[in-house]
This record gives sequence, structure tokens and C-alpha cells, in this order.
Amino acid sequence: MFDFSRLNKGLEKRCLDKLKRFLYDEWMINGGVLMMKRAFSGVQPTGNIHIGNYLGALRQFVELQETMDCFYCIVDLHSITVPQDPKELYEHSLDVAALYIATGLDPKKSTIFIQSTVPAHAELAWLLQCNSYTGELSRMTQFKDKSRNQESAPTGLFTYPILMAADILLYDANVVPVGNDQKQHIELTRDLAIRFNNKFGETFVVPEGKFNTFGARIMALDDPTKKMSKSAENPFSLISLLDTPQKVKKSIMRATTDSESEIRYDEENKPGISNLLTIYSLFSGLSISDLEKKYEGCGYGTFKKDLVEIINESLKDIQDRYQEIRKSDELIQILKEGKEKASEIANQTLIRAKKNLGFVLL
Ligand code: AQP
Repeated sequence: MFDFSRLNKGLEKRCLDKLKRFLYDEWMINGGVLMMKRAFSGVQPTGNIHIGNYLGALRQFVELQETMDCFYCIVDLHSITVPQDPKELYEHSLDVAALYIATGLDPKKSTIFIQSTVPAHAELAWLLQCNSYTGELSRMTQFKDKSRNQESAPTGLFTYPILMAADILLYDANVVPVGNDQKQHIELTRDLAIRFNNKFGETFVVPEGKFNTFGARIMALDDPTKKMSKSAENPFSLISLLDTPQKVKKSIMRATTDSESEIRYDEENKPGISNLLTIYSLFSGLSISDLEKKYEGCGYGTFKKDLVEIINESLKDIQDRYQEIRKSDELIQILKEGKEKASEIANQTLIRAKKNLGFVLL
């Protein structure tokens, strides 16, 4: 961080104008101060992280920590929008934290914390709720999907996109790395921030979503028209980062394909094999066209067997690291430090919002 306002005014302006032309995407000038941009994202502890979460979101988290000031959260308040077994919720929250680290997040570079340990999330969500409308929430497709076939859905399921907006806005995040199932929620967050700023004065940074261009939506293995999901009923529809090699093999060998045998990327006519090609490409680093050439004339069986090996190799490293960290005191220490750092920043934003709303601050 460099404070240009310490320079004399003429020099400050010249330096800033020159710098702006050379700034990388990851940097910004805020109030005369050159700063790293900030990223925020989270994962729900609704089960074990699957390869969709990993390829669509977590790998981006790890990349971004090299160039941005990153805050990554285990969003337990979101997970209770659907029923959770308390014992499982507790274990899954620590599992997700350990998996964050096992997949490459470095607590020295990223702030890792559990959402419910920072009360400002729930408080800001209320302030935003009072400035949002049932009409805009009714349009959220995730609410429609998750409440389908329920006569009366939990209120939290309806309002959680506002909690997500609060999560992001509390940290003045410029960038939100997510899978593309979250596009609509990021748009809502932007709308809420702009509305609040217009009504009550500059309060929030308006964030942008960061979506992978490829692999932003990994599909379910048993039904490639639906996204892979932690809470799916069929365990073979997903591959969790903690799955055994045998479970990975079963899931891939059973994965829905089509009646042809040609290994070709065609999302519309061959969604199953296209999904498997995407997964193969992301784990191996080989392009889709390289894979199509490699498997020309081979049947689905050979392709699937190789894919099982590639996935198992990648998961082994993650699982070894996970075993080391999961039961260690280090994990709790990392989460405590994350809570402290996150609270400091979140409380500043919350105070700004309350002050602008006209609340008495004592
Ligand atoms: N299938 C997917 N492909 C790519 N990215 C995905 N994400 C989720 N599913 C896929 C991204 O992973 C991050 C964490 O997701 P989440 O835990 O906050 O909630 P979710 O999107 O609702 O994920 P699940 O797995 O489907 O959980 P459940 O079943 O509990 O609802 C997000 O960035 C998400 O975009």
C-alpha cells in the first residue's frame, strides 16, 4: 500500500495519472492510496466439497490469493436455509475449512473464517433487507429451484441472497469468484449496493463477479442437464474431494453418456460426454481438442478409465493434506485469526452503513 496523498498535490496527480495507465487488473487507487483489490467468496458447509465447487470456484480462490487481498468464508448461516443435522453441520464446517487449506489456500495470503463467528453479516443483512423488495427476490432462480414442490418454504431460503450481498459488501470486495450459478445473486448484490449508495450516500463498493470462462458449471454425473450439487440425493451424481478411489471409479463408470461411442464435445447433443471432457481437461490441463484427438476411435470405457486415474491422482494430494490439517490445533487457530481480521474490516463497513442510515452510534 502506498499513500500518494503524502506527496505534494501536483506530483500526486501526475503520479496517479501515470500509474492508472499501467495498473494491472489486481490493483486500484482508492482515496489517493494504491491498494490491492479485494476478493471475497464462500462455500456452504452443506456436505463435502465436490469437484464442481473445486473446479468452478476454489481453484479461482487459490489463483487470486497471489494477486489480491482475499477473504474466504465458510458460509454456515446460509447452510441452515435448508434443514441441517447439528452434528453434521459442525463437522462439515471444519471439513470445508480444512479443504480450503488442502486445495491450496494459504492463511498467510488469504483470510479464512466461519461466517457465523462475525455477527456483522447478520446485522448488515437486516439493514439491506429493509432496502430490498419481495419482487426482486421472487425472481431468483435458485429460490424457485430449491422451494419447488414445497407448500411453504423457509423464509431464510427466500432472503438468503440478501445475506450473500451483506457477506460481499462488508469486505468492500471488488471481485467475487464464483461458479456461474451465482450470476443472478451477484447482480442483486450490485443492485442493492447501488441503491443504498444512491439513497444514503457512498457506503459500499460495487463488486463484480468473476466466472471461469470454462468449467464454470460442472454438471451432475447422473443427469448432465442439472448442475452437480452437494445436496443431491444420488451419491454417484457427484465426486466429493474426499471420495475414495473406488467411489470415484463407480461414479465415473456409471456416468450418463449417450448411445454413440464417439468422444466429441457437443454440449447440446452429447451433454454427458461433454461434461466428462470438461472435467478431464480441467484436471489434466489438456485442451478439449487434444483430448478429442487422443481418444479418436476409442470407446467410452477407455476414456472413462483414464479419467478415473486422472481424478484420483489429483484428489490424493488434496486428501493427504486434508488429513494432516483436519484434526490439528492449527486449523482452529487459523479460523480464530481469520475471525479477528474479518471482524475488524466488517465492523468498519457496518458502522459506515449504520451511520449513513441515521442510527445513533455510541
Ligand atoms: N456444479 C458446479 N459447477 C461449478 N461451480 C459450482 N459451484 C457450486 N456448484 C457448482 C460453485 O461453488 C461455490 C460454492 O457453492 P455453495 O456451497 O455456496 O453453494 P451451491 O452453489 O448451492 O453449491 P451446491 O454444491 O449445489 O450446494 P447445495 O447442494 O448445498 O446447494 C459457489 O461459487 C458456486 O457457484
